[in-house]
Amino acid sequence: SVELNWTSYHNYDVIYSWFDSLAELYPENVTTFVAGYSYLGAEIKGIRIQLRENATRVAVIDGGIHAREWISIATATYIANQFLTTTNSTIRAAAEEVIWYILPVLNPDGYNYTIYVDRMHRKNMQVNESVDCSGYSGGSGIGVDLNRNFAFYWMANGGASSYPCSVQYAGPYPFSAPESQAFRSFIGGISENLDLYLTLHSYSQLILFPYGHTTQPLDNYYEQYTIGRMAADAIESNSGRKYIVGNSAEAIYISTGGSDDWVKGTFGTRLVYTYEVRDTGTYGFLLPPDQIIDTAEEVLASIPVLVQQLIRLDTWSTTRPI
Ligand code: 0X9
Ligand code: ZN
Repeated sequence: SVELNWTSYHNYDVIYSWFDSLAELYPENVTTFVAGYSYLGAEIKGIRIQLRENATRVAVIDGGIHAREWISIATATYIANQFLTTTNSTIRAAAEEVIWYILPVLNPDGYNYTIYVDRMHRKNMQVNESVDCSGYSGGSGIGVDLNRNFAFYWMANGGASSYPCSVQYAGPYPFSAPESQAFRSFIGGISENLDLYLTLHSYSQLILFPYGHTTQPLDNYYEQYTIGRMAADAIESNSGRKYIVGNSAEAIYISTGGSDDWVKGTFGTRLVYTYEVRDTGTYGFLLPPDQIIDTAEEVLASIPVLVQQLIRLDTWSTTRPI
């Protein structure tokens, strides 16, 4: 049986073997699943955790849609492990309320490429139409930015690039990448009770919520803001780190075709957040492994807040006076 640690970063083979061990160790509570396959044929594998038989709410946590954002992958696996092993009653209670689907490596080909070839690669490994990117400093010709490839305001408002060399290349059409297709079919299968979608990225210490195409306060913008603010407060109480909360378009830049916006815009999922975790630029994408546990702990500390607010919102909508 394979054990994982959070003192170093691990490739997806190790992570997936560990998933299999968890399924053996906790047969009542854990199953693994394959959402689909990457361009190069790697599994996009996840773990499903259900601690209480009558849990009905569904949440998805993912990481690694951007290859170089290693801390997002380590944070997702850390959270899965804590849900199963924590002795903290607040974390335990939150973990029990929800059926969790955790997919730490949405872009396995890109992740491997950053480990073994080019540490700063962001996109997947799909071969693009032949175009010469030599002399272009804004990216490489390899791959599509998976977080620009989803079909919600795809390529609108200048929020992505149609240029294959760009790091923000949206692909030739929405869902052109096998990885985003895999995520689409996975979410399609569980979307009915999906109440919370948390997608992990790095870096900048931000809690972002939809949408990326406009700064207009659409849908439950204020609810998302308020609860995001509470999550940021929980992080600050845990570690002292400040996370800025805001709408994506406002807090960073206009960007379209993200998985978060697609989930919110397609399924109306109540709470949808992109966490840009540590740091604020000292190490950037190259966050040293000795910060994995502290980063993952602060993110974990915010999860009970999100779950408690989901419960509160449900209770409110069914007990309000007529
Ligand atoms: O640009 C992105 O895809 C994310 N930032 S990152 O530095 N990790 O690349 C932010 C995505 C926010 N969500 C949307 N714009 N939909
Ligand atoms: Zn990212």
